[in-house]
Amino acid sequence: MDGASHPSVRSTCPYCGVGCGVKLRADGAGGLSVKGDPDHPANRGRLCSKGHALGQTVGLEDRLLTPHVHGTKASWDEALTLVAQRFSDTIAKHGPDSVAFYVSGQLLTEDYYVANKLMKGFIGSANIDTNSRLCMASTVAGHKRAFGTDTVPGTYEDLEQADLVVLTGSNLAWCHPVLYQRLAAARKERGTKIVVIDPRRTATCDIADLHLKLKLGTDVALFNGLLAHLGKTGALDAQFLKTHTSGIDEAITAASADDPATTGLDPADIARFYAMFAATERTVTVFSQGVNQSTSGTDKVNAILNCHLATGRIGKPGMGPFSVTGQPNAMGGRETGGLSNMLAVHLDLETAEHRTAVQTFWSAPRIAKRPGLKAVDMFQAVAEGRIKALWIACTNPAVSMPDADAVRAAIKGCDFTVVSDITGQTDTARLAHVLLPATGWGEKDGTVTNSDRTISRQRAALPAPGLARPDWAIFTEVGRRMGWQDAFDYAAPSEIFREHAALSGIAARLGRDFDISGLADLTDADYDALAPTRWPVTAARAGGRFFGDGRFFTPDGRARILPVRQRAPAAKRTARYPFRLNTGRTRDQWHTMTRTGLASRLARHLAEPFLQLHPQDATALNLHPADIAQVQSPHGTALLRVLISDDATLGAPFAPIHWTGETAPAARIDTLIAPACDPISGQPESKASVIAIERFDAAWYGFAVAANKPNPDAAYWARVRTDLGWRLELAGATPETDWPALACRLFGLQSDPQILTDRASGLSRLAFADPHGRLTAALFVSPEPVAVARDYVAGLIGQPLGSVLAARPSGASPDPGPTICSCMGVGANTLLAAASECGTDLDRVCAATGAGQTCGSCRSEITSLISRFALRDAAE
Ligand SMILES: Nc1nc2c(c(=O)[nH]1)N[C@H]1C(S)=C(S)[C@@H](COP(=O)(O)OP(=O)(O)OC[C@H]3O[C@@H](n4cnc5c(=O)[nH]c(N)nc54)[C@H](O)[C@@H]3O)O[C@H]1N2
Ligand SMILES: Nc1nc2c(c(=O)[nH]1)N[C@H]1C(S)=C(S)[C@@H](COP(=O)(O)OP(=O)(O)OC[C@H]3O[C@@H](n4cnc5c(=O)[nH]c(N)nc54)[C@H](O)[C@@H]3O)O[C@H]1N2
Ligand code: SF4
Ligand SMILES: [Mo]
Repeated sequence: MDGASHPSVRSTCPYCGVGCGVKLRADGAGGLSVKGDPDHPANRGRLCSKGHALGQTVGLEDRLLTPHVHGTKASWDEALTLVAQRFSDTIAKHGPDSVAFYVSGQLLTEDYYVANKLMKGFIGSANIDTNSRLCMASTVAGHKRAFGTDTVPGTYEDLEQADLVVLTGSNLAWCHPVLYQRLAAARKERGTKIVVIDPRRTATCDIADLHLKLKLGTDVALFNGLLAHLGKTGALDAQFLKTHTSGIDEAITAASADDPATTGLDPADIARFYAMFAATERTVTVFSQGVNQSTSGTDKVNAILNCHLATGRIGKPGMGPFSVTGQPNAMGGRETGGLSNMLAVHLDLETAEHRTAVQTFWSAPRIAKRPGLKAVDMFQAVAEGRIKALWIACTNPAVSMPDADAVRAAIKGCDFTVVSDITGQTDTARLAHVLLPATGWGEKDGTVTNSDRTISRQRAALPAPGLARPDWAIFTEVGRRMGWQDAFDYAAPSEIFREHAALSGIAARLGRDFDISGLADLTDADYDALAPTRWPVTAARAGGRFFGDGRFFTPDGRARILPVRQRAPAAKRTARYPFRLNTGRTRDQWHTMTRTGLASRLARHLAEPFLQLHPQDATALNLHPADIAQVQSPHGTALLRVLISDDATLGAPFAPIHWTGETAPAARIDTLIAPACDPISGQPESKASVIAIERFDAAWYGFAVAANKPNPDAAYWARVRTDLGWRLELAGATPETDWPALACRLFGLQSDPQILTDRASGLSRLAFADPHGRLTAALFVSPEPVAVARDYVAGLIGQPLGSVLAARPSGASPDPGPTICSCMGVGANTLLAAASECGTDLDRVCAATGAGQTCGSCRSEITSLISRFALRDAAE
């Protein structure tokens, strides 16, 4: 088919909460080209490395294409009837609170709306919670305490109009790359001052005027110190405080009782930050998981909101607190009431008037009267057999929940588990009794809301593969089969959206912020054509900011400034567990890698799980680069590659969250995390568990490449895709004598490999060839960490066997080194070579190599690479 029969479709990137617009064009053979949408207000055509690689993730190789019941293919009718029956029977026998849904901020608003309606209005329990509990719950609770509603006051433009942007607990450069680029561009133009507050040095620090490397978990002390400072120096907005807020005196008294020295920061740096904040009217404070994921997450949020409310810096151009959301529809989930302590459309479960309004609107037989179980408690209830039927949709809790081994065991032991996913190959899906194939991004239609309240359409550009169905349709079918035909009689997402929009009008009349009643009468054609729209959308109002007028959604209309106090993380360091484990994201992977893991170019950035350790910690532990560390917590164990860096925090190493039973089973990071939660938000403390670290005494180390997926059996392994197949890191706990046998098992091959052993280093190379003498698989093993040029070797699949046995780059094709620019596949060595030829100017190096010009996510890494090169050069 030609391009003309596949018109460009406007949609939204399915990853982070920036919510970039994309233009998609199907090639008619299952492929998809993806470009940034120049007309989308979030990104104006830009995309980051993950957005750029979307086209590489739509293949059907790992897709779940049919329903499965007890591991066997089944028809939809069979699967849905069973789900409806088991849920109905369980409810009849044990009551509505014996069942639960665990859903996701990656569902579309329409999916979310029907799941929530089914549970809260028809089943009559509030046992629906979402992975947003692990993500945004503390912000939701903090917003509600201060504003009366869960309202994000500002817009992305505020970051561009500010004179000071404070980023706390946010690695914006890697996690919200396009917003970071907008900020970096604004800084270039207007000289925005930037302060980063993070216990480790991140890529975001590249544009920081000040990096406050505070002790993990001490944000409240820092912001309380700021509030006290603002009070002492007369920087408060007395008029705003008097007319629009309450609680300032109590808050300042509490704040003054905390000591900013708790942060461990240099007092001069603290003073500089406080002076900058006090002096700058146009200040935005961006916060994310370093704030939310804490047992004092809600207090951290309010400590930040306090400083903005006390200075009246909220809801006006270039100022305000700004929670950047993680998932593409974290906001939509909050709007539809996907959390177990919310109703729908920002109405409160605890308020009888709100419950009645929703029940009446839905014509629901019942309505949940009290909050349901929050994620951690929900899986605890599953473990204890109190939840007997569980439906997990669009999330992978066996990996991402704290105490992940216990969660995995709980799911496994549940009487009846349903999983809806796009793939059956996840740690969670493998435990399901019923597996339901969902349509994925690129195939589904609906809406998402990004961090700045902009509602965008996701539109299908590809047909649904196999028997896959949209999530809203699956929930709807089960609702009907449970006996509620009329309430779940939707034929299209537009019908659900209109209902949601109409309900929001009722919420607005009850004094809530979320109001999109202006969209309640969209025709199907209007819905199809809906351009990105920031809420609220009413007859009277469209978009804009909240709270600039000083009117809040509390009963007295005043914002609450709250007294909060610094508290240490829940787990205490002991002689047995002397370190804290910080966790988070890397630039090119998304969560449990079910989609980004399909794009070989994204695997080049950081192809292995790692423990980023401070050099002093490494020395004390006698750990060297590329060693493997054995990490233990009171909850579990993990093996991680040692990466030594000054960027790390002394005493608090960092590890990525992305690795799973499918990709690196010894490195599932949440097995280490304590299930300790914030008492108000119920959000787990995912970044501050205590751990012990020691050297893993590997008997051998290995590296492998293969055309076909290898199946390792070793104490440690990590497997990613390459352009030509797969690559694998390995380490064994026990000595191995028969390498050819191990290699044959690993690759599923019967033939004899060619072997070359270097007696001096002990490195053995085992290479397998096809009948034409071309390389199909190779294994390198050594008593020491294997030193070969990884990307180079991965590129030898299909080449004559001799090249791999030599395993060093020939003159004709120099080893490009580890990939820095994933969009263009430019390696560190190529960049260094360019720097030596054309100097260390970033733009020149980028121009010479093609790096850093597509999405720009790697520009900070190129800068630090070439600056290190310049230093080395100067020293020589
Ligand atoms: N590449 C990529 N981007 C993503 C995602 C992804 O998986 N990959 N996921 C998306 C999602 S769902 C989310 S929620 C966001 C998360 O976006 P971020 O919150 O920016 O990402 P994290 O890496 O989890 O954590 C941010 C930083 O918090 C710091 N931190 C840890 N403890 C503390 C502390 O006590 N105080 C302070 N001030 N900082 C601390 C960490 O060192 C880390 O650098 O990213 C979104 N974007
Ligand atoms: N230690 C630690 N743990 C953390 C965090 C941390 O910083 N540290 N961060 C937490 C945060 S903020 C988050 S958001 C979570 C994320 O954790 P998860 O939500 O568990 O991670 P994902 O890999 O995004 O899971 C999404 C699942 O949905 C599937 N999927 C994709 N599209 C669709 C679809 O359209 N329909 C359906 N039905 N399924 C689909 C994917 O294949 C995948 O299995 O992790 C949390 N866990
Ligand atoms: S910044 Fe990147 S991951 Fe986030 S929405 Fe935009 S393209 Fe997608
Ligand atoms: Mo998240």
